Amino acid sequence: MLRKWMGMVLPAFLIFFVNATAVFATEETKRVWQDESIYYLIVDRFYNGDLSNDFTVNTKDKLSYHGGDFQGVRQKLDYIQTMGFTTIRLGVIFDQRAYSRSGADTKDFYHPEEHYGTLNEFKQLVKEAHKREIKVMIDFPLTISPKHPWVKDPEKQNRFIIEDGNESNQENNQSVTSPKLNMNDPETAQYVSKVAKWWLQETKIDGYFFSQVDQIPEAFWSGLIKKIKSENKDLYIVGELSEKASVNLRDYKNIGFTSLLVPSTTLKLRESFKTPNHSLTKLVQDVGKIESSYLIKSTDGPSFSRFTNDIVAANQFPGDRWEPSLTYLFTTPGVPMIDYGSEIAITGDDPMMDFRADPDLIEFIEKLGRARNQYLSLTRGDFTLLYENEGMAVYTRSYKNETAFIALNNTSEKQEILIPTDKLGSKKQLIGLVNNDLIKEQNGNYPLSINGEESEIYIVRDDHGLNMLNVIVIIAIPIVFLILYFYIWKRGKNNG
Ligand SMILES: [Ca+2]
Ligand SMILES: [Ca+2]
Repeated sequence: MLRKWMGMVLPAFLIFFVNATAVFATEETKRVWQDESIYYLIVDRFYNGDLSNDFTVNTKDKLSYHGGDFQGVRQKLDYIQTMGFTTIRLGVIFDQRAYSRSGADTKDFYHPEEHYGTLNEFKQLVKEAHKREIKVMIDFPLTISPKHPWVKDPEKQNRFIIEDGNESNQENNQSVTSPKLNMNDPETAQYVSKVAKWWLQETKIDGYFFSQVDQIPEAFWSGLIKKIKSENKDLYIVGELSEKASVNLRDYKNIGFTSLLVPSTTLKLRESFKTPNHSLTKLVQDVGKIESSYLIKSTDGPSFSRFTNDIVAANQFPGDRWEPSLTYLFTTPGVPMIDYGSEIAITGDDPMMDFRADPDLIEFIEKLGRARNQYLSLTRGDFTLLYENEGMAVYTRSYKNETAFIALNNTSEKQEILIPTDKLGSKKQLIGLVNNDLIKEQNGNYPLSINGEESEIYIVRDDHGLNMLNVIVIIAIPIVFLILYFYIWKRGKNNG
């Protein structure tokens, strides 16, 4: 009797465990660049975790240090991880003479800024991030402080170039110009390579972010990247283009760049999402190209004011505008990068992060982050636009046997749309990941209904009626308990 029962229950359990192992194996698949989602923060403006390094702090002056540090970031790693971000990009951490977001006042390339903490504290931060499988990428400035020792050293005059109107000096509101490193000079190029290699060896960071890469000779980049990739072949090297640069990702990939951030794309994103009812057709025109899946997408950048500021200036409610923007960033090809504080729709210029703000948008990002980390179709999948009308867009991402179906309503009105079965195949069900919506085929269509400025991500599954695996598991568990109970009862009876 018992053997007969086991004969029925065991296969059911085997199916269950084989399935569970399959899920586990997919999770173990090595993360690639396209799977990343980046949280960009400025250490000084994030979280003050150590008051002992608040040497000259003035939170009322936006050009002064605000007190944030490595220990603060470390204490908030869980917060970043809960939102699903896989990589943290840190604004310049090299020692500055005075506060500078871009590194325009770099004093010493071999020391972390003393307001942020010690090298050991930075190493601790990287280690703790790695424990959570979060990668750490740092900004590498190619400018020096106007008071850097090289500037007055007659032997070092070929190491830098002083140009009028460097963008960096506007930020500090100073009349001085930050010298740019002269990358045509072999000694300077070698110096930068050495610094970059040193930080990799010492701290085990996972990537570098460079600005205005199109302004620097290709020969420098190929030399540098070759040297630092010999240290870590999986190193992420991301370049931000200057505003007017033309994009040719293939060239940059050939040099060794992992990805690019293109300000003209950022501008398009801002224009499409700042207010509702803009057609998304132009925005998604290039998104289907293979190159797009390598690019970073962001609504923010050094040449722009915070996107939330723009939303407010356009008399829109930030939460409403961020939802469709974030859905777009997290579900179209390319790697999303979010500026710290966007999750609470913070305004101003590099304000201090507020951890007590309304969590509505944070919870929304958590859902997007979970979806992105769970379904490779959302990060690696092919993109197909199924429908677009003045801001209401429907598209799919397909990877291997998995299809994600995204309905993004960037209009102010509720949208009811019928997606014919020939676009998706018949007998499917669409399982919503954001609002737990469920859609089934009705008279040859999949009927969608999405409120204004809302969106839903669906996973497309075959509609078998009942899910057999669930049925088996639900039946099997009580049976196993019954058998165990019976067995123990029998043994007790025999022994007694
Ligand atoms: Ca501090
Ligand atoms: Ca300093």
